Amino acid sequence: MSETAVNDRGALPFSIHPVAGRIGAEIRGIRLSADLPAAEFNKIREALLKYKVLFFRGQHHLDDASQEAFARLFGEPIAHPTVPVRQGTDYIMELDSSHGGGRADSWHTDVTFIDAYPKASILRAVVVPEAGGDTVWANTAAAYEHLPPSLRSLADGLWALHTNDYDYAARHLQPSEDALRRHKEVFASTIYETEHPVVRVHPETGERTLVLGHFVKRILGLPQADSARLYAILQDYVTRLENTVRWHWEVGDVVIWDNRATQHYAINDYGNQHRVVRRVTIVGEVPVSIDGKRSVSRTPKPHVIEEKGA
Ligand SMILES: O=C(O)CCC(=O)C(=O)O
Ligand SMILES: [Fe+2]
Repeated sequence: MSETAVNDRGALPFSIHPVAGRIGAEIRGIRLSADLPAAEFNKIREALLKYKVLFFRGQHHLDDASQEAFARLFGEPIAHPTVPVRQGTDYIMELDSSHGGGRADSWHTDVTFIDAYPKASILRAVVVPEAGGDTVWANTAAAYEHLPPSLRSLADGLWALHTNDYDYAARHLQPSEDALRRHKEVFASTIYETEHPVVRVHPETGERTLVLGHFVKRILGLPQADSARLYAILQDYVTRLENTVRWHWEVGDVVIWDNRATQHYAINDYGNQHRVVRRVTIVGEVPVSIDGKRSVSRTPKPHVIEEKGA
């Protein structure tokens, strides 16, 4: 079933085409730009809250500057805390498969090592392999909703520590030397740590979502081994295939996700083929737990290294 309406300019009809059962919709009949009429943009915002990830084909007219300008409709863009922006842009983070760190082949929500992590990410495909290089998103609200009730009440009271200084090698398949070095020297050049509730109330939909993914260092209040087992149990519910949608990229595609209600994974199955995507993220709200407590940032704390040596 799809929802169809004629857009303001009377051109192609704006239409929404759900892709998977619980997450993801392709939007047709729209040319993304900073000049979108408010009514058109509101349809996108509403669809994003409902479907969590939106796919737009054929946005070949966009370049870095117009991608950034369009992204601003969603709120204030923020640059990545540690990875330098792409030269000549204000906010864009580029993922290039030929560089270390250019393959996000591990389940995560973007930038959860800070408190007000991004509410949305807008990703544009610049170079894509002929086959492979798809991305998968998972719906963390559906994951919570489908937890067995006993696990749901357990999760309701949990908090987890997130950091960018996580064990990169343990979370990626055969990371290259370059990727390991870049993780340490660039990605984790300043260490951030934040405590988030494992269950957050979505500030716009009121849905409860699971806040997990590869930046989780441990679940608080548990020995490391128990934390790891409990993390795996909950995370497996997030990534159950029923909660996911997979997108096969074409050059010119733009994908927007609600980063408060999803995780994603860039499939690393294309060998040495070239793949380049560019991302703008939008500043989010500090998460709030179901009992009204806000996430707490503990960082940056660069003095820790000195203390250890003393
Ligand atoms: O390469 C991709 O498809 C996704 C990369 C990623 O994790 C991101 O842009 O946040
Ligand atoms: Fe990501």
